[in-house]
Amino acid sequence: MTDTATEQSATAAASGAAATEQFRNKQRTGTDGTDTRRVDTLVTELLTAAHDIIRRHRLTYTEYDALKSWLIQVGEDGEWPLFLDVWLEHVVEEVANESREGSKGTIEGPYYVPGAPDLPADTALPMRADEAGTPFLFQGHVTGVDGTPLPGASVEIWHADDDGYYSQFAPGLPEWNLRGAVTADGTGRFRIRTVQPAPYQIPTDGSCGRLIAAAGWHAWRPAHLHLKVSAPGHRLITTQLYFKGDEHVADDIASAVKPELVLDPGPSADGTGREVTYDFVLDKA
Ligand code: MBD
Ligand code: FE
Repeated sequence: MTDTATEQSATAAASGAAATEQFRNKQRTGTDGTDTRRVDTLVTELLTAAHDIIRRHRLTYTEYDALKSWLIQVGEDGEWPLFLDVWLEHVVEEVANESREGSKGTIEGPYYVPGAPDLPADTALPMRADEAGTPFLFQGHVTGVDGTPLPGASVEIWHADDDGYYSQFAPGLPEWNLRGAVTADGTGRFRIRTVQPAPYQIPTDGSCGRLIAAAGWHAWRPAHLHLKVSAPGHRLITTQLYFKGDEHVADDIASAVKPELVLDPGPSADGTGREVTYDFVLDKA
């Protein structure tokens, strides 16, 4: 624990507000979804599924009011990005990436911020002088599916600190702490020094936390690195990497772990921490 101030003052509502603001700034390319027939189909089927659940379980007015009040509070807490990315995004990702031949993707989650500092191929992520956590060297190559190296590929990386907090979503952290946009070298190679992230706990003081408690679930995601890897002429991949031995790898609240995404780092060559090699394979655009 390095930053007791962060831990004491981090609130669900503040991180929710920041995630909501980030999402509003984000533009996905494509249609704006005004195809009336598709909206009709999707919303009608969603509502029909809800009607069916109400009938089958004989939902009471007390439960209906509890649902209504919870939904209102999710918005007030700014936790729609968190709720959607934890409980729905994994299926959207499954559909979006089903035709990929290269590396596996997984969900982006609510804490990506574009515009992280540009870093060279052999680099350290921005971190505090006394950044806590096991030193971790993450290295590898970016290639196409045919094995061709992709010189100058971009490896954007962001992750939580040793207390499980993300910069820009918890108070007291430097703006770009543990975030960077690394450019691979002429052979597609990257070598990134950072610290191992801690597992992430869904805030217990917000609406998502209340749902988790009410349903008797656990609130944890396994420790993970987030990545966006891209190169000209290739499909950008958004993914995460996990750590073998983490108890939540087999039981992620966000259902975003795939066996191919679990790292097994060894001791680092310099004896100070751990290191692992992981190669990214990008599909053609
Ligand atoms: C996270 O760190 C995350 O990656 C996701 C998907 C949801 C909540 C917190
Ligand atoms: Fe995350």
